[in-house]
Amino acid sequence: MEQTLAIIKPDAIERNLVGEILKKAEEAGLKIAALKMLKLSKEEAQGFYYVHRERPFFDSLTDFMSSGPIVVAVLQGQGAIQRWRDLMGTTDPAKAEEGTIRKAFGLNVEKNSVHGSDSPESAVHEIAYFFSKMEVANP
Ligand code: 3AN
Repeated sequence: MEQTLAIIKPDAIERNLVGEILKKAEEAGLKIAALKMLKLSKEEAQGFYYVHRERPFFDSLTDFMSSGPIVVAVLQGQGAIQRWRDLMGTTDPAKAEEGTIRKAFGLNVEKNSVHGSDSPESAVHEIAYFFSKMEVANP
């Protein structure tokens, strides 16, 4: 069964949207295989977004991602990576499709409420960034 890493970002935590976002994942048939809240340091956010280190928004993005608590989750199901990305919607909430999480809750291209792994390789890497093997169930 495929697994993906989901993050509920600080802008969504601040607006009490954790329950609503997890509900959308569960209603879409995805299983929660792991779940926790934590607060990243600037260095930990830079480590997570290392692939974006040359992008102009890297500093602002890692400031934002370390500005408050986040919820990290492993979502599991057939095709979980693509299904979670479809549910999130496109990066820019202004362009996101109707019915997506970013359309409903995203504020702008940075404060876009959620993250999801974009490939099987990044899912494995991102899950291991946040969770030990023991913390990930197989629901
Ligand atoms: P996605 O999260 O939709 O896969 P990526 O991987 O292109 O998008 O970008 C990673 C994160 O970087 C996004 N979730 C968003 O928060 C931030 N980001 C992307 N593009 C921009 C931008 N032009 N300005 C500010 N932040 C951005």
